[in-house]
Amino acid sequence: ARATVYGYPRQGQHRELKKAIEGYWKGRVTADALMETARGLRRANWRQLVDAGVHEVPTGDFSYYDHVLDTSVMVGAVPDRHRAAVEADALDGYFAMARGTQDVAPLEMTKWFDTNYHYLVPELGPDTVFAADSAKQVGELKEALAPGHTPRPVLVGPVTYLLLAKPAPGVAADFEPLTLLDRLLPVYAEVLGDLRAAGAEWVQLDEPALVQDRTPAELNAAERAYRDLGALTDRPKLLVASYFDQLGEALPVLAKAPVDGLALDFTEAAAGNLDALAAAGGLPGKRLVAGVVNGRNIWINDYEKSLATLGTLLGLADRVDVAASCSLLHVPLDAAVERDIDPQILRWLAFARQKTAEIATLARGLAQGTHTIAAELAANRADLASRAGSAITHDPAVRARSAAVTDADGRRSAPYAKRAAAQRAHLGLPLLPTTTIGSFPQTGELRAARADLRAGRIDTAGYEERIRNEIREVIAFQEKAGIDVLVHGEPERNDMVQYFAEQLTGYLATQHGWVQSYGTRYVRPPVLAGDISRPEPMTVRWTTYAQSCTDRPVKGMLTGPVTMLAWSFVRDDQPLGDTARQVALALRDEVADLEAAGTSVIQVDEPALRETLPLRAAGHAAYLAWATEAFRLTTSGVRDRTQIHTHMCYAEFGDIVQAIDDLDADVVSLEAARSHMQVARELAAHGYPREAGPGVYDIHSPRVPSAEEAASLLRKGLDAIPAERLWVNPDCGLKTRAWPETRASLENLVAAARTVRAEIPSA
Ligand code: THG
Ligand code: ZN
Repeated sequence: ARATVYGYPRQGQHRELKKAIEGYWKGRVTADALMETARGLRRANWRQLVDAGVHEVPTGDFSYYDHVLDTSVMVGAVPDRHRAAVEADALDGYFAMARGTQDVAPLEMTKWFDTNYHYLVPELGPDTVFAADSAKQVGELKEALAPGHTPRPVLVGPVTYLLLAKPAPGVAADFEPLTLLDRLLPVYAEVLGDLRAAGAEWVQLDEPALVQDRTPAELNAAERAYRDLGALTDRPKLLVASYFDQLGEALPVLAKAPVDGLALDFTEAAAGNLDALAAAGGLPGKRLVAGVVNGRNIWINDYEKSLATLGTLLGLADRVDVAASCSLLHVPLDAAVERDIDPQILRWLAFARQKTAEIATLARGLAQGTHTIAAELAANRADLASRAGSAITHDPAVRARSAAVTDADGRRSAPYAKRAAAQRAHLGLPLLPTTTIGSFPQTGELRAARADLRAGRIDTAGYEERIRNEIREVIAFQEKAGIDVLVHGEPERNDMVQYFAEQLTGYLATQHGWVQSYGTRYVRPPVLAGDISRPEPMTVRWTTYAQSCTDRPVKGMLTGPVTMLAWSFVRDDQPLGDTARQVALALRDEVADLEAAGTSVIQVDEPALRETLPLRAAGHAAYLAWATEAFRLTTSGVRDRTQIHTHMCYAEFGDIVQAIDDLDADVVSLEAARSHMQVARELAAHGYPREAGPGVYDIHSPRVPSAEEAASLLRKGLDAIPAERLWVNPDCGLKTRAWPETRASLENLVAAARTVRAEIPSA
């Protein structure tokens, strides 16, 4: 058995790649210097992998921005509007597709399956002409061959590539990119031929789209694709990889295909693969790469369990190799550099570097017998026991409280109609009330204040004084602009999830645990490591300070339990719903404290509710049940007159409208400006019974919407939602915007609300 991985974090220990690319965009780094940085990072990654005992290293997984965009370049699927830029300069054209330019819009970005990574969506149409460009793949292969490594180029497979694509602008919305398969396969054949000629023995084709629910036509396309590619005469050996879930109906299809190996996920999330593989008769004559080390969480592996799985698999294939379940792109690089994590807890954590060592150890145990890894096995057993028996993972008070939760705890004491009347009387808001989503521009001064605090140039008192000044100004602006429900602007928060994680017991923040979110943007997901409790209020003093500056209502702002889980690494030793409930109870206390301090409006954001929906429909109901329960548990302890808001972004709400309804929030604000109020129509079609604020100001661009434009969106909103239940707000928070456009846009938004109010007969 040999050890391998499908991909490795690209950024470097100090995010050198981010700095080089952003420097290139600003004209401070030359193209040559950027490429040299990239080569150095690839070289260092391969060295690290090989030194850790990995036999076969991935190539082509590196990217300046995104590997799906790289695939579009590889197959020549460059949209017409980017063609001139690509022809003028390949690198600048590539970044134009990723980020757009003054003149042309970028490709759309969306989430890579159920991870927090975002890819650029290929735009295809009936007129798309593919053409092979294997330069990047061949170049990286040669780079890895030169120092004597055994590289395995990794490509997004043709079926997944087409299934991730969407109709190009101007192409009929019902165009199915999969109909282009016959045109695409010859291009893949050419790339495979080039890689073979350059010295690749194996090539990996990633087909994670086949772990989702697939129609017979789609399965048939997969069968055809691998029959054709397998039938090529001059080709490398083909390894078809799947991950993030079990293959299901696609497993027998791929098992029978004339390819040379399959890579399957054997973690908990894909437990069905083991039985399905046996039922399909195994993979006689083929190579099986077993993803037994979880590639998307940060917990150490359970060696005994993995060895048992591997032992079973030995009987089912010609050859069994060991890998992570998916690319290690989704975990941070190295746990060993963390200084602020308790050394005992650090032993429970494995980032990419540690996972690589685990894979190598398992491969050695499998190949040479477990006696050769006796010391590692003993240490692994001790670390697992320390985690299982720790007071951190088992806080009796948290467990007792969680066990005592009743259905009534997750229900408001009165139905919406009664609450709405109490809220109307208490808040005295006009029709079409105006508000914002929570954050205001994070200015250079605020970032400087945080840097000054970290560097010791100012003390906590000095820092908090600057935060209070900012809050005062944000409140004054909103009063002057005529907004009805104010926010404090969140100047004290860095990342919304990290901010709460830092204050909750059982939740760990990392110092260097960066994971790519998209392009050059990274997040540091905190770790839900133990039982969660809240030692003291987290937001109350900022909200009450803001309230002391104004007579208008100030909204309290919290991040909801589902989003906290979605944007963190979750514990794997209990069901997600149990962890969500613990987080919800901690947040419920914060809600109670805000209310007791006089806050009448409290918003609990759940932007990630839609994105964590399981990949297969069979998992949806159970997920939505615990997710909505956790939200209601957070928000249901308040009096009738306290108004609960929630906020969601990232379109495609259509398939979770029922879940949005089940949250029982009094008001929901949603992203809608770019979709021209489609969301309002979806809510209306569902019969959504409570208040809603479909966004009328697209905050993703610096463009200032005119008052007339916002008013016309509002009128569209009124076609779907009655005036008594319609709110006026932007699409999302304003932290990425600058002050000038924020000021102008919000003034126009208030003007639009006033205009449309005057058009309502009863008003
Ligand atoms: N927080 C967390 N996860 C998220 C989002 C978030 N996942 C989905 C979505 N929002 C991702 N969007 C972004 C947007 C901007 C940045 C990262 C993810 C970003 N990051 C800074 C960078 O890379 O320079 C670093 C931020 C920091 O210092 O923490 O700009 O909002 N958890
Ligand atoms: Zn948002």
